[in-house]
Amino acid sequence: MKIGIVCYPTFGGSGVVATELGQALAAEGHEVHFISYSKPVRLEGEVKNIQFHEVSVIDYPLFDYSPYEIMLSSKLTDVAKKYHLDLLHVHYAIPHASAAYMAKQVLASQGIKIGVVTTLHGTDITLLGKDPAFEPVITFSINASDAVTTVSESLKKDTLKYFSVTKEIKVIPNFVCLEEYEIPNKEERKKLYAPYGEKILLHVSNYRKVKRVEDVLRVFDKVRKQIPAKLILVGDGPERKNIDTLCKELDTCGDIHSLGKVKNVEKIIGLADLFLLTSETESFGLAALEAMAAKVPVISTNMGGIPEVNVHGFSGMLSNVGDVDDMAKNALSILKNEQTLQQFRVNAFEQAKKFRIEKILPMYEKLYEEVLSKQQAIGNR
Ligand code: GMT
Repeated sequence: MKIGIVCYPTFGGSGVVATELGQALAAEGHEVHFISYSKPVRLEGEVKNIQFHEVSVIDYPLFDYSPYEIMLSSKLTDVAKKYHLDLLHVHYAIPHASAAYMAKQVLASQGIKIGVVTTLHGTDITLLGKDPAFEPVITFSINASDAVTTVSESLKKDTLKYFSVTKEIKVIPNFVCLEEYEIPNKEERKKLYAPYGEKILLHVSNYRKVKRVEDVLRVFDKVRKQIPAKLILVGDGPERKNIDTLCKELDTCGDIHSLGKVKNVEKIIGLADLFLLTSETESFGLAALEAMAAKVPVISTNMGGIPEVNVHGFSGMLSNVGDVDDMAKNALSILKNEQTLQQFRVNAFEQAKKFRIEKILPMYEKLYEEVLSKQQAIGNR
């Protein structure tokens, strides 16, 4: 198949999922075309069957706001025609789903058919999409897609709750490539962060309010008062200043390694003994899955799709949002006993196996085939 993938090229989970999916499809022999305003961060080197097409954003003095959606639609139309694409798979509804709809209409006016698959990722529904500023167009674009997927049952429920969706929604969970998370010389590398064998806690996010990174610091503070521990923070974003202030207030800065944005998180995440995910909500919590793939148990909240990924008492522990005492208690109950920690590590990896890419990729391929055969059936009428 010839597939156009549209995504945000940044460090967000939706861009990561789209990139990894495209790479896996290309490895299966499909021709994959990424279309975005810059090259996705995890798309590295020259890869067989993959091309990247940049949407060049034109600025003009009249525009207070550049109309990116139109430029994206034009690029989609252009790439679809030039490379005879069979379908467009757009990740994150805003503005990708409506841009794809527009491209589909432009192509149809020229007698060209193309299927559109929309994958909803979370904040495009739960935070932004339901805002009246977006809702009518998002509802329309979801219903106008040839197929719609969500990354968890929880996000499917939220989508049905907030939007008048008539289209069937399929749940296709996020995935990991387990082999990528093995770390050579792990014990040596751990010493860089924990020279005296301290336990390592780790958090990865885009530091938005929804992640509650301040809770990460509070949990860590409680843990390190009981056992020697270090915290690795990966990421950056709008909450950075508040985090810096809190680490001074708690006097924890000396035990925290802030690494900023890291391209290959899989090379770091496995250094941890525990992963912390304190979010107000997550449609899925890809970072938690990545941790489990690296044999790291997860201390998380119990919101949104997180319980579909992290199983309480097995791959980690779940608490109510903001209950930092409970999270710290749970963390200590795992970290204080080496045997318990080892068992949780084994379980976390077992849980991650349920989401291995080899299981999930065929679900997308099947969906693409269904979309294409429906298109053909309509064309033959
Ligand atoms: O977490 C973010 O803010 C980024 C956002 C994105 O669009 O990249 O993540 C969402 O999609 C990820 C991939 O499907 C999910 O793992 C995250 O749980 C989801 N974030 C939220 O729902 C807050």
